[in-house]
Parts: sequence; C-alpha cells; structure tokens
Amino acid sequence: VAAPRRRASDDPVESIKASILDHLTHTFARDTAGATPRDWFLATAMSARDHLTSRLIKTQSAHNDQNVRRLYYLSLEYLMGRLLISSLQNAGVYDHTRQALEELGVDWEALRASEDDMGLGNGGLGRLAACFIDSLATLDLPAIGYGINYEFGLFRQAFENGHQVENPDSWMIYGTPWELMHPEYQQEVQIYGEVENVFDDSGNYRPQWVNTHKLVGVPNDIPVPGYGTETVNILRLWTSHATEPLDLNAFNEGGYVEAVRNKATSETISKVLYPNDKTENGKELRLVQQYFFVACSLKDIIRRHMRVEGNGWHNFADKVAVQLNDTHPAIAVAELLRILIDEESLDWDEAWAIITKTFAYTNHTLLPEALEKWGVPLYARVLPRHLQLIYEINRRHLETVAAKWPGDNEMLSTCSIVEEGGGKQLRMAHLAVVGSHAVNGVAALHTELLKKDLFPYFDTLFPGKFRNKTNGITPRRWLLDCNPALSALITKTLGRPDWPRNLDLLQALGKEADQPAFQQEFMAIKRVNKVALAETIQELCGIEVSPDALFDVQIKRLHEYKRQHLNLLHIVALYRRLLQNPDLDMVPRVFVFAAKAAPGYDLAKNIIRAINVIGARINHDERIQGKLKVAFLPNYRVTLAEKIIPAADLSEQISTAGKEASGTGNMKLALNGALTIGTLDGANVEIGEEVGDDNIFIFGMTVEEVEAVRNAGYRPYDFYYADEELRAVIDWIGSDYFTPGERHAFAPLHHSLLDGGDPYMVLADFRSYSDAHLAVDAAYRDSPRWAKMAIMNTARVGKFSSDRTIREYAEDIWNLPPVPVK
Ligand code: 26V
Repeated sequence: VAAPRRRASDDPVESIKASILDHLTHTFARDTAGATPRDWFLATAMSARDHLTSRLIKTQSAHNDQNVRRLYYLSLEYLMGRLLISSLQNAGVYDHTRQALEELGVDWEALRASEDDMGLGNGGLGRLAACFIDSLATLDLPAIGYGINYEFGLFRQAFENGHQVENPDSWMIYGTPWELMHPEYQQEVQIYGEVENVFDDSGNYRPQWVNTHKLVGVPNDIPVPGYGTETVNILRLWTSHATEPLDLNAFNEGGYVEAVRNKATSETISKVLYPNDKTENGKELRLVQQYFFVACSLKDIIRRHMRVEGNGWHNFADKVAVQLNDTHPAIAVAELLRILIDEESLDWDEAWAIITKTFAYTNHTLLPEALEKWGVPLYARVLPRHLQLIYEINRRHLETVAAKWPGDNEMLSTCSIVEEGGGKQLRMAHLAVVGSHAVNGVAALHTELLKKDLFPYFDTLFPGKFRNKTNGITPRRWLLDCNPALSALITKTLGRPDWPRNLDLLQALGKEADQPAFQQEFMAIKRVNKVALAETIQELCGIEVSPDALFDVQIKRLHEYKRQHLNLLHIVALYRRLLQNPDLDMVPRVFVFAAKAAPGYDLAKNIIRAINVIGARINHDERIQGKLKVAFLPNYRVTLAEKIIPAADLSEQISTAGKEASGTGNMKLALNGALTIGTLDGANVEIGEEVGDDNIFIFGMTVEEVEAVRNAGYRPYDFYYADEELRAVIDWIGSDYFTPGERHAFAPLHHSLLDGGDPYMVLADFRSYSDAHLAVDAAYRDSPRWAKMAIMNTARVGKFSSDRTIREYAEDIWNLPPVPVK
C-alpha cells in the first residue's frame, strides 16, 4: 500500500513511522507488502539521515559563523562497522525508532542484519580513527575526518579446507544510505609530470611543476553525530574521478576508447583498500592514494579557511590543526610546503613555521617492517617537486643535527630523512617528526620505547615534542550498543543513564562486586550473551559449544608478534593432557579465534590453517568429552566483534612484550567483563594498573627481560629441550598426525618456532603462559570470585574511554576548545 506524503506529527513515534514509510514509498518505490528487510533498513537509515543532516547543517553554520578553530584528522583508514544503531543511538531516536518499526510490524533483527559493515580499514589503527571521530563529536569539538571512499573495503574472509580465501568486499555495490555526495566541493589535484627549472626576472628560482596528470576528488560526506549532544561533525571521504567526463579532443574512433580507458585509470585510485598492516613498500598505487587524499583534503581545508579569511595565511595555524594518523598522510608536510612556497610565494621560514604549528603525528608501531619508506626513484616519478622539497627540508634538518653534534657523521645518517646505501629511501617517520610540533605514542610503555629505541636522538633534538596519549574506545559502540543488557543493569545500578558520556562513573559498580545478587545478575547477562554467541558459532562453524564452558577469546589481526601460535601450543598441550588423563579435572573451555591474515603473509595463513585443522580434530574427538572446543569464526570485522566481546570470559592479549603498541580490543573486552590473560605490553600495563593485580593474569617476560634474553643470544632449542611437554607439542604439530596424507602441512609454523629462531619468543614464554592458564582455571571454578573479578574489570576501566583520550589530545596537542551547538 503506497503511503501518503509525510505529515508532521507531534508524536515522535508517529512521525518516525511516517518518515520511514515516506522513504519506502518515495525514495525506494516499494510498498509495505513487498518490502524486504533491506528495503526497511534503507528507509529507516534515510529517515535517520534526515534527522542528522538538519543538525549537521546547524553544526556547520555554528562553526562557520564563529570562525572556530578546527581539528582535521587525516587517516587512510576508518573501520566504522555498521552505522544504523550508533546513528540512531547518538541522535537520541533509537527507542522511538525501534517502537515505530515494531508498530509497522517490521522484523528488527532482519532489518539490522541487512546492513553491510563499512570496513574501510585493516585493524587497530582504522578502528581507533572511528572511535576518535565519535568522541570528537560527543565532546562538541569542531572536527572533520578526511579519508578515502574505497569502493572495496577489507576483503571478506572464508575458509576452504582450513585455508583462508579472500573475496572482494563490495559493500557499496548497491549504494549506501549514509553518504551525501558533494560534487560542488570537488577538488582537482595534479600528480606525475616534471619540474622545470625557471628563474624569474630577479634571478630567483621559481620551479614549475609541469606536464602533470590531473585528478579529481569528489567528497562523500558521512554525518557523525555525538552522543547526547546536538553536534554533528563530518567524515569526508574522497572518491577519485577523471578530470573530464571524457577527453573530447580524443573523440575519434581510436581515441574515444583510449579516453574512456584513461577515465577508468583515474577512477582506480579509490577502488580498493590495501589489505596489509605491514608496509606496502614501493606500491605505486598506494603512494598515489596517499597523495590524492592528502592533496584533496589540504585544498579543501585551505578553501574553507580562505572563504572566511581572504588571504589569511597569517592566522592559518590558529584556525587549523591537522593530526596525521601514522605516516600514511605524512606527504601533507611537503604538499603544504609546496603550496606555500610555489603557489603562495611565502619564504621558507614563514612557510615552515606554519607547517610545524599545524601538524602533529601519531605513531602506531615500532615494528621496523611496518615503518614506511619510499624509494627515491618512485618518488621522483610520482611527486618530483615534493622530492626536491623533502631534500631541502632534510638539508636544513641536518644542519640542526650537525650543530647539536658537530662532526658526528653517523648521527647525520641516523637522523636523516633520506636513508642512504642500497637504493635511497625516504623515511616517512622522520619527515613526520621533523614537520610536526607534537609526536605521540599510543600507550605509556609504547611512548617510552618510541623515545628510547625508535627516535632516541630526536627526543634530544626536540625536547618535549614526544608525548603519550593512551588509546581509548568509544563506550557507545563498545558497551551501550553492543551489550544492551549489561548497559541496562549499569543504568539501573548507578541510578543514572549518563555513564556513556562519563565512563568513570562505572567505578561505583565496584561497591556491588561482593554482592551475591549483583554478581548473579551480572553473570546471568554474560551467560545470555554466551548463548547467543554459541548460536553464532553453530551457524558459522557448525560446532556445538556449551555456554557453561569458559569462553577464551583471541580476536585481532593475525600476526606473528600477536602470537596466536602461542595460544595454539597451549591448546595442543591441553589436548595432550586430556588424552593422557581423560579424567583430568579442568573447566571446559571454548577457544574462540577470529582473525584475518594479509593475503601475502604466508606464515600467518599457515597459522590460521593450523588452528582450523587441529581445532577440527579436537572438536570431533569424543575421548575428551567435550572439555575442549576450538572455533575459528570466519570474516572477523566490527560486527562480529560486537557479538563476541559481550560473550567473552577471558581476553587473550599475549604479544611479545614491546611489540604491541597499545591494543584496543583489550579495552573493549575488559569493559564487557572479560578478564585479561596478558603480557606486560602496550596498554595491558595500564589496564593492570587500573583493575589491580588481583583482577588480571599477567605472565611472560617483560620488555627488559626480552631484551636481555635476546642480547644473550636467544636459542629456542634450549626451551624445547628443557620442557618435555613443549617438545612433545611442537613435534606433534610438526608431524602429519593432524593432516594425514599431507606431510609438512605446518612446516612454516614449525620452522618459525625452531630453526627460524622463534623471533617472537613463543617458546620462552610458553611455560609461564601455561601456568597462568592454570590460575585462570582455578579462579573460574570459584564462581563468586570470578564474578567479582569480572565486575571489577567493568568498574575500573573508565580511563579507556576514547573521550578521555580525545580530551587529552584537545588540551595538550590541538589546543582545541569545545563549541556547544544550541
Ligand atoms: C601499515 C600499512 C602499510 C601499508 C599498507 C597499509 C597499512 C596499514 C596499516 C599500517 C600500520 C598498522 C599499524 C597499526 O594498526 N597499529 C595498531 O594501532 C592501534 C591503534 O593505535 C594499536 O592499538 C595497536 O597496538 C597497533 O598495532
């Protein structure tokens, strides 16, 4: 039945109903009888979007009218997940919308399941960006996020015979309701070409960047509403287009097809997200993506500033703060310099002062292979003028280095932006440090190691430039939205609903931690969440698990340093203990994994296969009476995390100390009442400080111990021969027992642990890890004790709200006051 055009109503539920029906009919041409869940999703999303866009306009006019200082967050990745619930929740219309849909007879679960994840990121770095823009809006901070509108996000993972296979993530193939395209704000930028050495009449060098290739970026805006506030900020994602619809000069038979082909080439820039989170060294398209999005964003920032300020370079840095999310957008330093010098004719010192006041840089990793470097020949071809400018930045930088350490040539090569020898390379981290006024690590330990190991001389050269900003997570998505039952219990217990804006209020739950009645309520919610996850495991893996077992989860990208293989060694050890003693008294466990491996990362893929294949064997072995189950859930993504985290009992955070910069999954799991088993790495250290030693299971070597063992010459065979169980487990994995007829199936894993030198010291930490698991087992048997520990975790991790993190950035780095919108 076609709905009439919408009429305003005073009743919010009635007016939402009318709006949804209106969109169903007039936007999507569907009637209620034939509408699919996806049609209902689209109509509901459009109705929510209407709500947000009017507030977006209000927010932007307030910011423009008051000519406020803004923060621009530059990130190649935003791992947003689904947007429906968070948009409704943050806009304050969630309950009314649920009621409206119920009255319309719509199946809510089917509706929400038909939204694809917006998976425009790899992992921690991209999800952090998504949490940050939520907090920026919630704190009424004027901010715009810039990124790329990838047509294909991170690949979809499936398993075939235990192997990972990758499928394209065509998330926007039928369009997405959240994006508003703004062709009127498109930007043209140039790339490639060459530099012509021109001198003006006074003999000044006036280089010209010529014969360039033109690119057009069209912005797609996503509204970013704050929670419990009127502010709606913008996430602006660029789509690449060809300059002209078609090159009309080439409009003859041969040239026509060429012209269309050229257009297609320009449009590949925003086609696909690179699926690596180690460096994609030397991939030209990746460099083009970085420059394209940085150049479009800077032009847009400058346009916005000059619209108000005329020729306002004098106060540009007063109005503009730019945060670089890792070095991926670090070319912004050279691009702004090029604009100021070549196009605006500022002198070097003036230009450089603006740049260093504008930029700040966040480092997310110490792993040498993940530090971005670009070969000079590639840069010379793609960005010839920028290369010249980077050389000049470096020449001046090395003058300061030489003044500080006269005659020290080794210091010059250590600090240089250009790495010499074996093909020159540009060190983007050095460019970002030199071009920024603040550089931050993402957890206290990480920042210390950043100063000590990665940039020791820079910390001396630029005292005070290095700061810590411990990561955080948004309590809206990671508690309020994903765990409604626990959220309701918290609201009831605290007697107030505003804890998602002030997570420190959860402290008060600590008073209830000893109360049997509260413990029972808390653990009953955990159990319901576990039942739901058990159903998902059945659906996705075909494995039956008991919700009474301890749910032990490790969910994160698959990386050697994160040590999923340490977890696997422990599982195999437990399996062996059970076979040797079927009556072994242990708490039944369900080991839950979810992880994607970069498509070219062979060892990571081999570890996935090993967990899948060994897990299947364990799951089907009746001798162990269901005491052990292993479920590797396919296609880990935000939406799956939202399902797993509320159901977790134990959170595995087991990286080699010094390797995980922070971790943020650790925070999400603790907030939802999972206990951590972890090393003293990244933010685990600070989680331990908050929850207390009694409420966390710490094991393994410290950073200092790792360093000492390595300096003494680490030999995994020493541990292999000294520990009989460990030896048996590794030999077993190395045999063809788990893959009959297929020899050496896990040779890459086996090699990495022994002859490969065990670079992440899995063997050295194995016994301590296994002992910590015995302590976990003992704690879980004592249900009141476990309940108390779980409650204490939820109660004491308020520090890890990304609101706290963003407040620290705003005060200490951005100097950015909030602007409430009336
Ligand atoms: C590098 C590259 C190289 C080129 C291809 C695309 C790509 C994408 C990402 C990266 C760097 C990944 C770094 C990263 O995600 N670090 C994680 O950042 C989290 C947020 O700060 C932190 O919690 C994790 O510990 C850290 O591993």
